[in-house]
Amino acid sequence: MEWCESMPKVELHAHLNGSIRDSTLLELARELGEKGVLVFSDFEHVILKSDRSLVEVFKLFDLIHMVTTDHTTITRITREVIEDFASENVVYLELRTTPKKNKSIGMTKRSYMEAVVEGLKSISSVDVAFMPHDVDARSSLNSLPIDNARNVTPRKRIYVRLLLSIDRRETTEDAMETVKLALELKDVGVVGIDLSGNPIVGEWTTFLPALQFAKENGLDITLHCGEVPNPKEIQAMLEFWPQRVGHACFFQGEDWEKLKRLNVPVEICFTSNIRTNSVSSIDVHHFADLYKANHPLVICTDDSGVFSTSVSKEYSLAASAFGLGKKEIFQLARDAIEFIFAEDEVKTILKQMFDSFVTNLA
Ligand code: 6MZ
Repeated sequence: MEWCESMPKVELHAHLNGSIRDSTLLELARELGEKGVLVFSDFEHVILKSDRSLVEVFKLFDLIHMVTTDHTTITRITREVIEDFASENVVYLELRTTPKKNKSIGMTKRSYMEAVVEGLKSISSVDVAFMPHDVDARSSLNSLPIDNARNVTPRKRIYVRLLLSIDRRETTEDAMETVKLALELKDVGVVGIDLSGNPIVGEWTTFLPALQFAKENGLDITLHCGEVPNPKEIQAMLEFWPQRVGHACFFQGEDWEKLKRLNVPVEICFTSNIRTNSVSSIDVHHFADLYKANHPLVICTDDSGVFSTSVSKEYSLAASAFGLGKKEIFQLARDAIEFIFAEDEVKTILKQMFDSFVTNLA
């Protein structure tokens, strides 16, 4: 575990509202409890429960959104989530979130995203680079010494890019609004679109026009795919040929075949899949087959807050469940650089960061 923590890592599947610290969630709920908006003891009970079905997880998200969805809180949780990933040596994070509207507090999808960007800008405890054209930030981050030397605690450095999520409850128009917003926010580090939300809700054809538009306009796409058994949707999603898919728990023979033929990288979320009973135990996780087949994979957390995990814990799980040594784990982490949505220049810098880690160990 210690080794997994010390190693640089890339996190490509993390939902903002699923990655909140328990302490922050409870603090926010306590405040709303005092105002009489919710019953704190009910909330506390649900937050601290550790095993949840997929259906219960989505009920929990509705509860989380009740306490988080105002601009100040969105800014705060964005800052904290990035600080937490940076503290475990995640050096590149693609953070995804669903832009939300809330008329009663004057929130639009755009103002929600501005609050997220405010959070990114407000971080001072670690060095954050998130704007693709911010050459200063990029070069100053890159020129900082990679210093694992004894007695020196180097400042943590992290590259962040944003993915805007379309929630499966949304209409085609809502989804299109999110894609257009993503295109407008490219300059502040938005690189792609995610389709997520309760997998038993909504139809693929509802989101397809917006996803197609996103693709045509140069945004990269990742889809939650095969979280529940839905063979038709899995095939249609693969037909669309996204840049990455998340989960892939309920794939069948022809789905695996197509996935491998198209070489679509899979975002693997062990703890999430097990906690939601999408996979019965880690030793039967599809990671094993894909890893053996040399299929592109990236290990991720999904919702580090909701599932009480971290990227380091997920790598550590992979190491113990599949007998992988330090060398294999490091290679797995480094290979993930190829599947990021940021520009090639960032890939080059990340590779240097990983390689300096090894050099410093020697
Ligand atoms: C599908 C998930 C998810 O967007 O409000 N989300 N969607 N499967 C999962 N696996 C368990 N985990 C999280 O973050 C929370 C939202 O992300 C999606 C859900 O739509 C959830 O409401 P944001 O920041």
